[in-house]
Amino acid sequence: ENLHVGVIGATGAVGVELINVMFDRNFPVGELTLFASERSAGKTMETKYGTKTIALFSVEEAKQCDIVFLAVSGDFAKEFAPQIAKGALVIDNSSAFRMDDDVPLIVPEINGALAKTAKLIANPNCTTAIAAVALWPLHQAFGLKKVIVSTYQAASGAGQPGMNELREGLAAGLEGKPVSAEVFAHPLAFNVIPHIDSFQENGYTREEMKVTWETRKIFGEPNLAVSCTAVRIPIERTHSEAIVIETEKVVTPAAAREALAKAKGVKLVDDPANNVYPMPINATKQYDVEVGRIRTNLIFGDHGLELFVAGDQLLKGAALNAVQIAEAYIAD
Ligand code: 2RA
Repeated sequence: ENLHVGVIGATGAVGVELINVMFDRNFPVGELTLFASERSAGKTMETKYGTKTIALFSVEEAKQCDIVFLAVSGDFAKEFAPQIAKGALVIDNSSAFRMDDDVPLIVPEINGALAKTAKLIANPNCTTAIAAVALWPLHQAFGLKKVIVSTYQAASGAGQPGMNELREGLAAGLEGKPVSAEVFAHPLAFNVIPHIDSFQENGYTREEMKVTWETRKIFGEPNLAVSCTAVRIPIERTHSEAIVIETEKVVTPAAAREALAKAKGVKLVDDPANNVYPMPINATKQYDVEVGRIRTNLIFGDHGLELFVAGDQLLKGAALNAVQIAEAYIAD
């Protein structure tokens, strides 16, 4: 099967990785069309599929594709995704449709079968997808009752401009110059910022609420108790998360390790005696989400665990998950 694949937002951080991941996983791309707005149309881009000239986006052209990946803003997706989906399968990386009842929200390790049920599919928020891969095997084995997440999120969550601002800020700071902030609410270099996306009436940010809303939808557990504190830290592209769970059944760290060791998408990295645990420096550019620091939680005792996860925000948090959705869609 040789598919005509379109990527809208190909020059962005997620778009670039989408193309890399398709190539690396031998996704059956027959023809690849990269779309952008007037600003980038006509420019060329080096890709693993050769030098590509970026086409001016139009619904009519995009509809001709078999599969279209959207790695652009929610506003763009809101306007155009349903129209493109009249012709092509659309996998949208924005938050525009994630909570719509008739749009599947997919992490293929969990609910990949839904990829065959719709022409418009939502890719989850990066923080949610990374946590979900680690939590799902524990949910299946022990039943999750409560989930409390604290995140350590990389600059890449704000795209290439976010990564650029971090690098420029680090360089400026090292030279003793002032560090400016445009992408982030405050300078990120030499700082941590407990603020990602907009504040909601309940005091949580939208990023934090996405973890609650999206985890419930992906797990098919509308009442699961999930809360999150989302924090931006000055690293480039891998999100880490400290997670506390309370479980329905008795759980031990050994039993949790056993469940995680055989789970898809997870790499168990848990040997603290030898200083081995998940870290962004190792999880970056890896497909699997690292999980470790697994221990009995002091508050929930034998019905609770603490763990630490690290997953590449641009891969499992975005491009890899999107390509895996496409793989599930074309699977026999
Ligand atoms: C972030 N979750 O890390 C966002 C990106 N999708 O900013």
